[in-house]
Amino acid sequence: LTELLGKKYKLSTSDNFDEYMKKLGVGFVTRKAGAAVSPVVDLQKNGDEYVLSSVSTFKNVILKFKPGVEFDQETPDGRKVKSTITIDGNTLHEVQKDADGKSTTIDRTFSKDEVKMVLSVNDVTATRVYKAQA
Ligand code: DKA
Repeated sequence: LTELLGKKYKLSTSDNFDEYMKKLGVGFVTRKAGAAVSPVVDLQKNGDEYVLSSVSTFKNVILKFKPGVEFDQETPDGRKVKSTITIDGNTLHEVQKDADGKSTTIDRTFSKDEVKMVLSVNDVTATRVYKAQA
């Protein structure tokens, strides 16, 4: 993972994301806004803390975390959740729990060419692929 820190990846394809957002209870207008943008993500490391940034005209989200340590997060659609991210090789495995006990997992697998993101809530899975920028 070390050699991929600081690399920028831009959203290229997105599959079943609307169904995923629906299942999370995201409203129509926010779903349309969220689906319309192609965020740019990058992962950095400061000491033992990781910084995962996602930048788009819809929302900028910066997650600062230590692997395995739960933190508070506000999702792009404004839900307040508790997240824990663990790292396994080049994969960041995130579990988010909201106040109603609903849980979603987001796996992000980094490689030289892309970041593959797999998002699941209950029986709904979405896949988003981010391509490395030149
Ligand atoms: C991404 O970073 C998507 C993150 C998932 C956010 C869930 C709800 C978003 C609503 C716009 O590519």
